[in-house]
Amino acid sequence: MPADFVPAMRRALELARRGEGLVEPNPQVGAVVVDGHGQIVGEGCHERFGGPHAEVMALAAAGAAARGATLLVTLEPCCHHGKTPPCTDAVIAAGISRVVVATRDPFPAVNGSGIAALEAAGIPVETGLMAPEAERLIAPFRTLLTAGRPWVIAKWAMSLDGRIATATGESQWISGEASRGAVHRLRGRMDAILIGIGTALADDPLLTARPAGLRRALRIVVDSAARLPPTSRLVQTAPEIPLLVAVGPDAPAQRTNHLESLGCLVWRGSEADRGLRLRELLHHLGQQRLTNLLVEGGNGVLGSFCDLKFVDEAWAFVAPKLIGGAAAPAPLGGQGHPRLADAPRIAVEELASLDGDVLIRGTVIHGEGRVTEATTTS
Ligand code: AOF
Ligand code: ZN
Repeated sequence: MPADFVPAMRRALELARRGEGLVEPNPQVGAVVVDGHGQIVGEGCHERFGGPHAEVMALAAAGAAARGATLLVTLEPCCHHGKTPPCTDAVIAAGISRVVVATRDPFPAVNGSGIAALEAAGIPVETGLMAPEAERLIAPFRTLLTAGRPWVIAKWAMSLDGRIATATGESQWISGEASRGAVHRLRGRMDAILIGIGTALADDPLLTARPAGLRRALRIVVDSAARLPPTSRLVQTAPEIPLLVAVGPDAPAQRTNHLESLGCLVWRGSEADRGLRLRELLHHLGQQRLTNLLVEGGNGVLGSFCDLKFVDEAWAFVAPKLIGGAAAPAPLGGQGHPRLADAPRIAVEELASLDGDVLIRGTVIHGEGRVTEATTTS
């Protein structure tokens, strides 16, 4: 594959990211049309759920210049009638002479058939240019499709010595304002935000994005015995901002009924085991096609998610403070990994300096996996 297509594919990936928070549960997709001189003559992306696909936008921008040109697209063009007609038909009609695809669409109705349809029409297709980057871009989409659950982002703020609170339970605030601003921006593109009942009781949080973001997340409290107080800010705001209380099979009906009467959604898991119930909850969220779930703590819930290998991405805000104290909690409770060899690693994707705090963000690798290079910003 000619190496000179790399900048154009990088551009397509950059365009795709414009759809972040706007296209889910669809994948983020970008496309560019390149003429015989290597010039970009049209570009586009999937801008919003239900809207035109990236190829259609790029072809429209290129107009007549698309004839005989090369189309670069971060995801295999679709060949099915969804909310929009097949992109393969648009590519063929535009007279594109060659297609370069970064990665295949895992969606069962496409998954190789889009490439086959183009080839059947006599258009050569090359696949795999910048595939790791394109795969990373659609990782939440792939997780939802193949695992049937949302992509899980674990977030915590800790001191340099790894404490998320003091021994007496004080935690507001460990990280600075800039870090907290980054969390609000992250919240603003989530489909759901989850905490455990311990954190709900201790912090009385709202779990909203302030200022509001591109989407409004469903707020979820994992609360086996339905102990969430009706006077909590979460319950008080439930009529306006959806709140799901995820309870266990034995939660008293009197309490769940009361929560429902106050506007909460109650989901009653059938599994007695907490871990199995978390899995059940994740699949319930997957059935509603929620793509991104942010888990904000406390350490019991974060530890359980990690033990069950449900954490896909981690955002650790490290504040230059020393809290100390044997009783001061660490971010992850649960069972943990007794053997160091079994401990998942983080493929660090971002190291950012936020007014003195350090954000370490990356994807979680279970077993052997590829570790990408971090980008450093400040
Ligand atoms: C493409 N280009 O830009 C995107 C694709 O409901 P629809 O019609 O929007 O179709 C959604 C499906 O199409 C989605 O599940 C994925 O397989 C594919 N997305 N395909 O050719 C695009 N966004
Ligand atoms: Zn399409």
